[in-house]
Amino acid sequence: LHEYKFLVPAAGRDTLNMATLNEATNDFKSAFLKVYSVLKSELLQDPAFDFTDDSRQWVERMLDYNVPGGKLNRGVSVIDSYRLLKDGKELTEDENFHACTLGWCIEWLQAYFLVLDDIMDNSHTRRGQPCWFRMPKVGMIAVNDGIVLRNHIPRILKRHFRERPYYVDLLDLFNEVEFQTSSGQMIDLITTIEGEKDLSRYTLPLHHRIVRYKTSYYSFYLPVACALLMSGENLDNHVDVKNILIEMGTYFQVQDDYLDCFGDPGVIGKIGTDIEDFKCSWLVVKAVELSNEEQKKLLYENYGKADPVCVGKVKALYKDLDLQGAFAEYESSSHEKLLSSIEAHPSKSVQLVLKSFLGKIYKRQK
Ligand code: DMA
Ligand code: MG
Ligand code: MG
Ligand code: MG
Repeated sequence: LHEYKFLVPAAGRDTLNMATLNEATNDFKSAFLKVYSVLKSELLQDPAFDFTDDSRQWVERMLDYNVPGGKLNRGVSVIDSYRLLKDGKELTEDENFHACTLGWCIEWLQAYFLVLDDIMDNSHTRRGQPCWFRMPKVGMIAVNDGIVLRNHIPRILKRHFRERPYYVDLLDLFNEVEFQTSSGQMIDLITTIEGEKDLSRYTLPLHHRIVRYKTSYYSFYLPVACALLMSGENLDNHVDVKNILIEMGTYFQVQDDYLDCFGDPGVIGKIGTDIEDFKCSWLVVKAVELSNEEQKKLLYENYGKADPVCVGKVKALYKDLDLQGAFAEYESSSHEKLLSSIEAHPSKSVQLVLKSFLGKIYKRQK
């Protein structure tokens, strides 16, 4: 099981700077993918379920389709962060395997949320392929597949972390973050009921609240919290790190909202649906803020309609209002603010963890 030779990147073994870190990330990705195969085969032999060939094949296809195909930023960040917390010292094979395993648990969590999110958002594509529920013979079986993905996480954790002193904290962390994310998804969905009554109810504080819960905790806090637990830290002592990561997650989701309309679907791998879905997106909040009476009328009449003509009118308004410019401004001021809060942190290794994360998403196109 542990006989995998992990590629320990030559670059970044002792030196800690951003350039070697990025180089190291690529090497880690291939080592990281090997751990995926190990975890998958364990799940396909889980003695708690009496698999038939058909059910095993279904799960394998479902996993391969939904788990490993993303950017893997969240997962790889666990390993990066853990290494930085160890002052860049080389990880043992066991540490590497366990950090990768936690990284995959986050990727599993992400797959679970995305499979269900795409159904609820009525999306078409994800990671450059049709959403899982759109595949022939899948349909609403995808709902249960989401539940299966979610249930794989405690199976993995039990198998690999049961004997560790931080096992209970790890379970509690995953449970809490899942609760926060599903609550965020809930408010993302129920807020559209309010927006349909009156678009001016979409404000920045409301947007901030939705994205903090639906995105920040699982995408930004969770990878670093996993690395902190593995390092023997008590999470209660790292509230400052958590707050910076939540702000970073907010910035990330504003980018996601921006790319939903202005991104290249060929690059981001998904076709936007926020306008059709009446979402409380950063773009519509900004549009409401910047519109005159006439433009507001156009927005109210065309937002949230499936008709491509209406969607086109909303997009044209976004361009008239120069939301691209507003976003560029937000992006640089938010980046500056994040950098200065990171630099105010007393620990140099924590600073590097946070800067490495920020570097991965700054000005991202996908
Ligand atoms: C996604 O928000 C949040 C979760 C928890 C999956 P979203 O619907 O904007 O994401 P995407 O644009 O990837 O569908
Ligand atoms: Mg979505
Ligand atoms: Mg959504
Ligand atoms: Mg989105």
